[in-house]
Amino acid sequence: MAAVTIRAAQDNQRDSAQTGGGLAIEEAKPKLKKPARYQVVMLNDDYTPMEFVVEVLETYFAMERELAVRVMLKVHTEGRAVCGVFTRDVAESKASQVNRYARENEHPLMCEIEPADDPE
Ligand code: TYC
Repeated sequence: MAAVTIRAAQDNQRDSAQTGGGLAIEEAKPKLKKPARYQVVMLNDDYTPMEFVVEVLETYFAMERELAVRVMLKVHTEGRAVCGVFTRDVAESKASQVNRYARENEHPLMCEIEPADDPE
């Protein structure tokens, strides 16, 4: 939401909306912007065991088993699914942790991040 500032017109000779000795009204920039949001997207592959993917979703995205199974099956059937939406730092960190954990266990499972759609 844009704020409105009112100040003496003499303060700003460039402002064409002013009238001599009157007040000028202009929009002020909002001081605080909502942080940009990024979604962590999990990608399908042909080799990672389903149980391993479910464990990852429980561990790194705090999903209950039922939801983790549903998200895993969505990735399996549709190729990708969003695991969560976070600030950029958190999204990067979660994707890196998952990718490292998968590599350590010799599975090709991968997450990537992308800007999330603006909330309505
Ligand atoms: N497609 C894998 C299989 O058939 C399972 C899987 C699901 C792999 C989700 C990755 O992100 C993934 N074993």
